[in-house]
Amino acid sequence: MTQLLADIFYERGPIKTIGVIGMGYVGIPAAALFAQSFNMVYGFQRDSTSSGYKISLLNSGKNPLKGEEPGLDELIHDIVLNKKFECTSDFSKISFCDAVTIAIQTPFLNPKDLIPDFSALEDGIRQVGKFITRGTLVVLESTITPGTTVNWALKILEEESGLIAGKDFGLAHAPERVMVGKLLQNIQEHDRIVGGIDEVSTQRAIELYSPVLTLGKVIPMTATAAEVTKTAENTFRDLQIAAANQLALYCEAMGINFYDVRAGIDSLKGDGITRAILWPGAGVGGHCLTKDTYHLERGVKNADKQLIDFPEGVESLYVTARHINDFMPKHMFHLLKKGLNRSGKDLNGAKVALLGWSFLANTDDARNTPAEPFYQLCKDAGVDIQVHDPWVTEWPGVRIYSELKPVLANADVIVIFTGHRMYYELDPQHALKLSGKKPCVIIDGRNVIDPDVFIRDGFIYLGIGRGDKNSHPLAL
Ligand code: SAJ
Repeated sequence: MTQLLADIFYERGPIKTIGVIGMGYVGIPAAALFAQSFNMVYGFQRDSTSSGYKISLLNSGKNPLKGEEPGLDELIHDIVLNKKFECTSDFSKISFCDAVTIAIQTPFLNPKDLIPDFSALEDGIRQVGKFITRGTLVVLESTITPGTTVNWALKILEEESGLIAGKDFGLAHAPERVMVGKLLQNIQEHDRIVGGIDEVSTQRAIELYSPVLTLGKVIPMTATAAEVTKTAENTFRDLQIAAANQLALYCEAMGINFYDVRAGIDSLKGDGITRAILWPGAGVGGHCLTKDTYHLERGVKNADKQLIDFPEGVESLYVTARHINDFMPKHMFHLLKKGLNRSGKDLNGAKVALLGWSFLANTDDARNTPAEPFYQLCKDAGVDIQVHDPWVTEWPGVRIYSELKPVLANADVIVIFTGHRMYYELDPQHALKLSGKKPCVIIDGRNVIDPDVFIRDGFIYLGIGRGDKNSHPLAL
């Protein structure tokens, strides 16, 4: 009678040694927290030109991640000092591990076709498959298309190992939910979705993640449900933002102030009443919300077609939300044209100061920034556009200034794209002096400035959602 996986796990005993594949902003804090709770952790990192440097840095007790991550520097120092952690490019050490987690990103090959690049993840899974032994638990942490764990990763692991999933080794999906700046806190305090290909794998994965949770609880489910949970939680956020963006466009068309309406809607309180109305803006960037909807949609499409019962000829609500959010940089361009028109200037040759390149306020993260499509629209229209950002220092093909002065000099239009804290302090008189243009146009994509103050000082103001101000008379 073949031995059951549960018996194999039982014979192997409690998890003691863990492998984490991919020393990035997900793998490093995970490995550090595992090292606190288990006997030994190996951090596996390809010795590539772009990231091989992390191996020696980590083994010297140093944190290769940029930016502030409270507690992580000290934790890495301690686990190396206590010989609880080793970073290595020798993937054969996976054979020592009772559990292996894989956190390798799946970026778009080309943002135009919205197809994720699974090649790096596949390499990682193949390496794991080569060295796992009977009784190992494998967990995918990357955000993946629903169905990937049971229909794709499982097959690769079986192919490479010659073992059978659910019989010889356990397999689960436990999506990461970390945000830069709060990596350790998020892992410890967020609830952890844990989905096995079977109940035994789920239980083994609960044994792996429970010790690192402080406030967070484990939420068990199937592997595919875990994949849908992760992609859908970001799809729903994107949908909420799109709902705010669409309402802001309506308010502009109807000549009313979106923020009055938002405050009104938000005032509806009481048992069972929810109105999670978010904020409109110049667009949605980042590597989560811009792609997870398409992971979810692909997952449904990969499922048996006859199972999907949906109204004929109606586009997915979620994809429509993506189109609305991706329209916002174009709407900012339309506001730019309207503002130049009112100041009697053409697009061609106009000088535009673009304030904010990162996709998220007060960070240097510019992945899939909505500022880029706006920038391209301006360039294509012959606009002389200069970019300022206090956090982002470089971007391929775009010069980014860290000083406001050279960007505001002679500007016909100032466009606020990111809600960086310094832009809330923008002084209208100082900005007018630097631009030297009267009137100067200001377009607020993040509800950062007070329209009345800038209008009073001679600006032509346009703002997202500000239908009550976008056709204001010029100050005398
Ligand atoms: N945005 C709006 N209006 C809003 C909120 C955001 O236009 O009301 C824009 C932002 O300007 C940005 C984009 O959307 O361009 C994304 O912002 P985000 O706050 O969602 O930040 P992300 O993309 O880093 O999302 C991450 C996700 N976390 C993980 O995947 C682990 C997401 O699940 C979180 O909900 C989000 O952080 C969060 O709430 O901070």
